Amino acid sequence: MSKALEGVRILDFTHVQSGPTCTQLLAWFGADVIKVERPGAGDATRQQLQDLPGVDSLYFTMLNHNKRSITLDAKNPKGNAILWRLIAECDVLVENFAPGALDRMGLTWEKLQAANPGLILASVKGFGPGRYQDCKVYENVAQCVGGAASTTGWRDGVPMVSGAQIGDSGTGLHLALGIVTALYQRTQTGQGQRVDCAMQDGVLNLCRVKLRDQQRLGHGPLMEYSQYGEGVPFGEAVPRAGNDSGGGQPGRILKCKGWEQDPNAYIYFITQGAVWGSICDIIGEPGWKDDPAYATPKARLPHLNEIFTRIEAWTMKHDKFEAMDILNAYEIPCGPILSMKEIAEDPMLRANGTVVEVEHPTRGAYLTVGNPIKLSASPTEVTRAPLLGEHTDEILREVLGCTDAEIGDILGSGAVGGVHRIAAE
Ligand code: CAO
Repeated sequence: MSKALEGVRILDFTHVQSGPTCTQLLAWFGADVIKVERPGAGDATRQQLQDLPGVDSLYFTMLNHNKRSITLDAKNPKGNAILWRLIAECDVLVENFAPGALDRMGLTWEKLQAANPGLILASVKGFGPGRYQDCKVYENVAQCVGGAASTTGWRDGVPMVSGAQIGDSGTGLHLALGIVTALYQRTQTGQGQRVDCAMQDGVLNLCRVKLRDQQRLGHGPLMEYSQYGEGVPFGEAVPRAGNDSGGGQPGRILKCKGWEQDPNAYIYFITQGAVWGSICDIIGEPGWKDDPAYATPKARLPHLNEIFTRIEAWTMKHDKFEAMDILNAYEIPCGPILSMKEIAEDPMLRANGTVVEVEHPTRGAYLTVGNPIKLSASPTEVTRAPLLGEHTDEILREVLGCTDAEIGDILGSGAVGGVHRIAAE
């Protein structure tokens, strides 16, 4: 079966997480993704958080599936010349270097456009234009400046970052959408363009509901926040809301049977208005269905602590999966708090291709997260991440048409470090 992005060639000049997330998605959709890495070292994540000595880390392998790797020193004259030849052959150049680094390699937008007018240049930076535009940024910084940290955690605790990589992987997702959109526009115009995603903007986009609440705050208290029912006054900015639901249907994380030993024996429970009657019956409070203090969503808002304490008395009698089964039969929206161990072992996620086992020549088998976007006419087959420079020789020959003599010349110049091939395959 053909792939959605077959025929699209990406020059992947990305590293760490944000950029690689983006190009991995494009590779899963069928693009030929050529990852350019510094000879000898490669993407810094190859060596970061290594669990096995001398083996590419899971940090790297889980972000770089389905790509080819070429080593190239962009600051070596021959290496730089090869880079330009590759640029001429590619549809998209994706990068997430620190601000200014691409220009320092001589790859300015003007020169890129002149060399390949159809080229799309896609970049991730920490901030958009303005006073922070030159700053380097990592995940948690983005979460802090994008409004996530100030609105996450407990009201009386410090700001908190999330385990979800909304700054890195979130911005990579935004960038991927920008790239395919620019590719689509190019089918009409024939012209490339720049696609810029700032991590601050990406995080803020995902925190949209909190900017909503900031404006609502100007017109009165946020009644769905627990602190309203507790009589705690609101300040000038959106407070941290613990595990309160961000929508109009109040929700909380509640203890389930075994919570004393198991840190994940909890369930998220949403008191959706439509199923309030069923909730009352299940928890043994049928009188709340008609009691004016509990009968309507608005009437319930000042009593949320009392209501959730009562619901928790019920959830604590059941384990989280049992509670999920009982509640789902009544269409009550809820979800068990799943540990990463439970997710890794979940047969349904394996069957769906969401958790995938991949073979790697030096690591052996490992688990990864597959493509979360399922296209019916472009199914994803997850293949392992490349070894450093594994495809240098192949790319020089196949993409640039280099001869044996030329390759010998390139190898002698230090432009690619050395040609790496794996013996195992
Ligand atoms: N050949 C030659 N030089 C290369 C090269 C290659 N193949 N690949 C990288 N380099 C050079 C760059 O040119 C740069 O050199 P100069 O700064 O001297 O011009 C140098 O390597 C380092 O690049 P960098 O500044 O991007 O890397 P860093 O480790 O210092 O910073 C990061 C990392 C992520 C903070 C920075 O890249 C950044 O802010 N990126 C944008 C935001 C982003 O994507 N952050 C998310 C990262 S994931 O948490």
